[in-house]
Amino acid sequence: MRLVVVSNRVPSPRAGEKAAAGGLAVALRDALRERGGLWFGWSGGVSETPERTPRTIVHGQIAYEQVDLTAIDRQEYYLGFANRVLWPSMHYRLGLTEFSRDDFAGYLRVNRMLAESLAQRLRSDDIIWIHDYHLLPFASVLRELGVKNRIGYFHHIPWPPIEVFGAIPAGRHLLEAMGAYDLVGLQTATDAGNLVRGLIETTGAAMDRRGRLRMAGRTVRVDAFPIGIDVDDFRRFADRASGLRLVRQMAQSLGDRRLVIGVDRLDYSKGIVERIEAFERFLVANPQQRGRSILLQITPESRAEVPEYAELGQRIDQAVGRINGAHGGLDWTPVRFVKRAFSRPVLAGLYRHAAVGLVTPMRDGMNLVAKEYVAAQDPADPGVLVLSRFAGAARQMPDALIVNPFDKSEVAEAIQTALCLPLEERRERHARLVAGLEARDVSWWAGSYLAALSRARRRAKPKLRTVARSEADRFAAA
Ligand code: GDG
Repeated sequence: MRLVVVSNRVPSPRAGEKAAAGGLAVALRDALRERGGLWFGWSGGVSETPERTPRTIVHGQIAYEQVDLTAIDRQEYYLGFANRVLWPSMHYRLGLTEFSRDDFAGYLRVNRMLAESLAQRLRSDDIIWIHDYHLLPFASVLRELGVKNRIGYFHHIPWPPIEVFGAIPAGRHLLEAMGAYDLVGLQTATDAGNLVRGLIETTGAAMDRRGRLRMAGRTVRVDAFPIGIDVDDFRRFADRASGLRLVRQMAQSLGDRRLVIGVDRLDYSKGIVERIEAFERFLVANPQQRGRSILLQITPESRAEVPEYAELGQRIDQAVGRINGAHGGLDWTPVRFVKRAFSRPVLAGLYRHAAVGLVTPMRDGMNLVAKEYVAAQDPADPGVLVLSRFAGAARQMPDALIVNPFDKSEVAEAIQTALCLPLEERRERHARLVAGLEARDVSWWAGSYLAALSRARRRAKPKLRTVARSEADRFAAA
């Protein structure tokens, strides 16, 4: 049985560590490295007349298959519908959406083109695993083309309640297309419950006795599979990081000041401006910390052509400039903002030096940085994680200091609490957090998802009972 993974972007195997600044790419590379298979999707490149037959690069056990898009495809499918409608809506930010029918048509067109390209080369025993919001209708096209294989989907970002999702003009179409999957995986039980209720209320799907949905004559299982990281990798990187020049330089420049760290792609869902302002509030409320702590915010650029992202970059620059101007001195700059990517070993070394990991997204499917920060700590003298309750990771990491990122004073207080937490309590919290990460690491995530997909049934059972709204709500609350 061959594993066929499909995601919007397929990184080049030779692009090195920095290319993997994105949670999905990191997790999929880890999952595929273990079991081998084929990884198919967009190269990230644009050409005028793209070849439908993908370029293949075999690296180790993985065959990377990439196709290019036209400039208009990229505009409508990727920059338009995926990132100006689906991304903001799924993160509960309807005010930021920009819907256009042309973009939606482009989204469907690219899904069809990619599915047609892949379908020709599928084998009958392939197991197909589609990833993320760019490709919601992918399986429905494969089914139209007669593909009978097991097909699963994993959604890396939040799934909002139908009251939010329902505002997407093409929402019903997308929900109906979900019926083509055998298994739909989400990050948390809340996300799974939101999707189930959306499907029941919008498409007439009904739940059978085993908690699976029947939709248009097919059976779909919807469940939570929280994504994890390779814990050993990060621990090993962090253990060896003192040998890295960049990490040494950073440690020297820090002196005996305490480091507070934030690492996020440039994205409004990550709460970067709010976090920087919370750090300012912490300095104002704790004057004894002036000159003694530094916020290092590492933010590689992403989606720079989407207007909302360019605007966010400017807002961060302004906040950093204002705070450094107002509070900094000749020998101390409170906020260091670095707009570039570092290798994973360097990141691990920076996490290790940080007394506080600030992970405060306004909304996040999971958030791998929270997990990486914990894995990189020295168990004998660990730092403290401050974590937004709106990250999927908060469900699994109750030993972090959990905060509401909309309340900057609460975040400021948590930074001060984290810096003052006694060693013994830090060790105990860290040990419990690491045990949780090890129990549900990236191998567990991929293994349990794929085991469930192998078990998923393709044909609907004839017996069916309709499900009352309250039952869907119970599922949502599970
Ligand atoms: C989506 C969901 C979900 C960051 N800066 C650098 C760098 N990174 C890496 C981090 C981490 C990854 O990027 C970011 O992952 P997140 O999970 O925090 O966030 P998204 O990119 O939004 O990912 C998210 C995830 O998918 C997985 O399902 O958790 O909720 O939004 O691994 O370390 N990597 C390198 N240099 C950097 O400067 N090498």
